[in-house]
This record gives sequence, structure tokens and C-alpha cells, in this order.
Amino acid sequence: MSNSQEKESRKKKESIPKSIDPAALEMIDIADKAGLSTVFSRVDEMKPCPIGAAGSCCALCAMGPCRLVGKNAEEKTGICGATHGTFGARYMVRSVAGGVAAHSDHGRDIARTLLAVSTGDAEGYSIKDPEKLGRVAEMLDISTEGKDTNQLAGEVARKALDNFNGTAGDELNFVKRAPEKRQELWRKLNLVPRGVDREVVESMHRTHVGVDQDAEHLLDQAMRTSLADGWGGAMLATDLSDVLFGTPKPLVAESNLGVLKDDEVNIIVHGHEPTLSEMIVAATQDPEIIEYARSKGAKGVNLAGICCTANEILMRHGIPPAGNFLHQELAIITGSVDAMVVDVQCVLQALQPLAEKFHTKLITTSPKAKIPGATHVEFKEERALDIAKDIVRMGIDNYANRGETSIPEQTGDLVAGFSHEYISYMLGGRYRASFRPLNDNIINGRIQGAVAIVGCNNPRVTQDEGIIYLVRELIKRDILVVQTGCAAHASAKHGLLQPEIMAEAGAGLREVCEAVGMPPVLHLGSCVDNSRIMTVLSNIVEEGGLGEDISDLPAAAICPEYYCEKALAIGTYAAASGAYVVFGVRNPVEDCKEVVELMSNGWEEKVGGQLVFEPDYEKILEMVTNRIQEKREALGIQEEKERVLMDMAARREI
Ligand code: MSK
Repeated sequence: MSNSQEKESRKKKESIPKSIDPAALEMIDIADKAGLSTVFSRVDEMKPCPIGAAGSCCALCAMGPCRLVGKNAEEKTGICGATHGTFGARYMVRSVAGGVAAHSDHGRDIARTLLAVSTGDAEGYSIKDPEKLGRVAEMLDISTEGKDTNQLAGEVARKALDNFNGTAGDELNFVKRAPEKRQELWRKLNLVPRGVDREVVESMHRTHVGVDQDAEHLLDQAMRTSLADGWGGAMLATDLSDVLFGTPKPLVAESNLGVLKDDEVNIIVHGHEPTLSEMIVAATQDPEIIEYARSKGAKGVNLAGICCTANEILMRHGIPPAGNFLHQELAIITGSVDAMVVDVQCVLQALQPLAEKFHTKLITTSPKAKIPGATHVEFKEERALDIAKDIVRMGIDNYANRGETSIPEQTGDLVAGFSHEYISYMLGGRYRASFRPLNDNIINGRIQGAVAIVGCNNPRVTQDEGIIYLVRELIKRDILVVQTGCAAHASAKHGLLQPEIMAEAGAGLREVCEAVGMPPVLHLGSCVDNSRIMTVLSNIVEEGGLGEDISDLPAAAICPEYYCEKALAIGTYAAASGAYVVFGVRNPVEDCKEVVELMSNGWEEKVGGQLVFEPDYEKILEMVTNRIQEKREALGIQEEKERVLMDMAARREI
């Protein structure tokens, strides 16, 4: 065998299946045959650095980088004396700070938009959910008495900004949304976040060389910083988005690359923030814009999304997602995307060189993010709708440049739009919205527990495989699944977000879902909307009968295919809130035994939650189901009640 043949065969042996999604496989095949570089091909060419991958490298100063490898690596230190424990803990703190900064900066921008709306300086926006504005005001300790909507919106926005700046007091306002026992624990352990910016800055300070060198103390700061996101920045992002753009309610849609259309102008919004995409939705529905598209020979304008911008406009408008994180390049390779409009986060730099091989116009819009070669149209709230229309027109003008297309046929039907408010309404009804029926059915064993399956795709593992396997196996075991982010897109593509999937659920879960009229897998929104899951867990505790804290609940969270710092921040705030959290892919601090121990058994003892890593999906399933049974046992509800066929009276009772 020649060298290149040998290399090729080695590559094949090492490579895993790229995806379980037929649409993705079809496009990857087209890309490979055309010699196009994609994330799926580059991942084979780029081996992860084995030293950095397991947390044994520190590159924080110019004395290094230092690597703790070889014989007795555990006893070695960096030039400054830092141990493996310090390496790993600093990695976690910095990753969490990066993730929190991303989510929370998103939240801050929503608060600024709300402020601009209150003063009449944001073209095209309005307060879509004034009732929620009132509820958020109360949570922020703002009186609603005698105030009109704009005045209240202004006060809410300013108080939200105080939470970011750290000028709202000694504690973030939303901390009090957690169960009381949890709040007391956080106060006792000094884990209550004081301000989003303050915690991020302190994290960066503490991890500078020569400052905090105690792994446990550093990891406490990772937890406090993450809580500033989960019960602060991200929670504000969710709530204020609901206030501005409407609180989601269930709606139906389609997903996957098959939503792209051959005879319409295809515009994809990609990234995370709903502010511009809301206006793009409005622009694409404007009769004048539709007429303009027709004048250029298209039948209309077809808007679709990728990543979490997709989730934002799916949840509120039913705009179809074209796919998750690993679909962004594949969408361009269909040759049918006339404009891809990106804002912030999860946008691959490789998009522009790829777009240049097709006719796609890549348009960056955030003042925070430019991509060399892309067209930059900066978004400004005061001219939001005009800017959105200009962007859509650019896509329409580009339609004539479209060449041959290859759009896969696959689409998946889905139901999305489950806000925590809607879940409580769905369970209890309009006049007695409540989580009581859910608690009762967990107590009586029809539902064994609940698991959040969230997070990204990562080309180091087969796309969607872990997510889909775990969703299917958990509902079979009578475990309710809630989802956000790209994991929810995965389920949507594979048809798991439709009520029909009840047929795959265990008998108990199926009975409850049929009676209530809800699917066994609920899509709760984008990455920042993991805060909705925190609120749901708090509401369940508050409802009573399942312990006094989140850590008492038969619940867990899994992030099977994570790739970024935001996921680590979410996992950390879930663990610090008392949840058992399992990540797939790999443990980024595997060599730092002290840190691995602290985040598992150490955090279990300290905060009743854990953050652990396990790449084997079958093991994850076992770990999570065991945890749920342990919690049921601790609550004294482990005995499964005898199942009787439900008559109408029993259904009414649910
Ligand atoms: S977009 S952070 S790949 S979920 Fe929120 Fe998807 Fe993960 Fe980005």
C-alpha cells in the first residue's frame, strides 16, 4: 500500500459514522465527492491534542505552556508550582466564565432592547406579553401599581441591567426563584452570585497566574459564576424575550434541510439572539417584500433557522429549523441558501470560504462579531425593521445567482413551544394552572422521573446518535424528557417531538400524556431557555410531595454531544442547583483526578448535584436511571403502583 493509501485506510478505520440523519449523510456525501471541506472532514484531519484534551496543559503564562505528562505525571507541577488540580479547576472556571459571558451578554442585549422599547427608540418592537412583564416586575421587587406598560418596562429593563452590573444588591434577584432550602444552602456556602459581570470578572481574576490556587475554592467560584447565568443572565434573557416577543405556546412545524425550497428565496438565520430574527420574520411576511421576491422570479420568501436563533423563532412563530449546529455548512452545500444571516455564537468561521464556492451571501449583523469576507450589515434597534428588510432584499437579489441545487427531501414534523407557563397550564387547566398532576403522577409511579436532554452536536461523535438513543430509551422507561438547544433539533429531525411518539413511551407515561394531551418529549426552547427547566424544577418542589429541594427530585440532565463553554456553564449551574448532570464526548479534565473527584462526589456532598463525564451512552442511561430510582427510594415512592386501565374518572383526576 502506498503512503497515501495507508493514510486513507487509517483515516477510514479511525472515523466514526458522521451522522444518523439521512439528510446530513446525503449532504456529507455530496461534499466529499465535490472535495468540499466541512466540519465532518476536518475533524478527521485534526487529531485532538492528547495533553490538552485531558486537562494536562496550562498555557496561562509565558513561562509555559506547561504539560504534566509522562511517568508520575500526577506528582508533577508547572513552572509556577501549579498542580494538576489547579490546572483542571482553572480550566473549569475559565470555561464557565466564557459560557456565562456569552449567555449573559445575550441577556443584557435583550434588556437593552426592552429599555429602548420603553422609550420609543426601537422601531418595530412592542411588549407582546404585558402580563409576564408584571410577573417579572414583581420578581425584581418592582411595584406595578399605577404604572403603564412602558414605564414598567423601563423599570424592569433598568433593574435587569443592575443584575448584570452587580448594582442590584448583594444577590441577584432571581435567586429567590429557587426553592428556599436551596437558597439557604447557597448562602451558607457563599455561592450566591452578586452580579453577572462581577462573577465573570472575579473568575478571570482568580484564574490569573498567582491568585487562587486551591482547586475546591476555584470550583466554588465556577459554581457561583454559573449560577449568575442560570438564575441570572440566561433567566433574564428568557423572561425578557417572552415579554418582548411573546411567551411560547405549542405550535406545529417541520424541521431539517428538506424545509428549504427550490422555488422560493431561502433565507437562513443562524446564531442565538432573537432581536434581529424577530424583525426578519416580520420582514419576510411583509407583502411589499413578498412582491419584490415575485418580481425576481421566486414564488416567495422562505425563512428557516439553524442553531438557537432557529429555536427562538420556532418557539414563537413556528418558523422551521433547517437543522442543528452541524447542519450550518450542509445547508450552504444544498446550493439553495440565498442568504445566511448570522448573529453570535456557534457560527463556524469556515462558512465564508464555503459560501464563496456557492452563491450564498453570508451576512454578519452583530457589532460583536465579524467574519473576514462576509458582508457586514450592523444591526441597530432604532432601525431594526428597515435593516431586516434590507437584509431580506439582499437575499432576494441573490436568488438569480442560484445554480444547481440538491436539497434533501427529509423533514420531521414537530410540536414545540413549551414554556414553563404553558406546561403548568397544560397540566392544570386555565383556571387552576398547576404542576400538581405532574407531581402526583411522579409520586404514583406512572411517571418515574424527568430528564433534560440538552446541548449541542460535536463532530467527534456521530451526529444525533446519543441524543436520539437516550430520548427513546428514557421515554420507554416512563421518564418524561424535556429538551432545549440543538438536542431538541435532533429530536425534531427524527420525529420525536410529535404526540405520536407516545406509542414508544412506557405505559405509565403514555397514560399521562394521553390524558393531558402532551407529547412525552417537550421542547422548551434555546440554550438560554435551560433557565425554563430550572423554573420548572423549582415549581415542582414548590408544589410539594417530592422533597424540599431540587436535589430531592427524581430528575437528571444529560448533554450527550456537547462541544462548547456555554454547555459547561449550563451543566455547572444545573449541578450547583442540585441536579445530577452527565456529559458525553469526553472529560476535559480527566487527568486532573482531584477535580474529577470534587465535581462528582465532592459536589454531591456539598450541593447535592454532580457534573460527570461518560462517553458511553448505554452507561449514561444506566447512571441516570439508577439516580432516578435512588431518588425515588429516598422519597419513599419507589414502589410502583399497580397499573389499572384508566377510565374517564381517572383521566379527569389527572
Ligand atoms: S446552538 S451552544 S451548538 S446547543 Fe445554542 Fe446548539 Fe450548543 Fe450552539
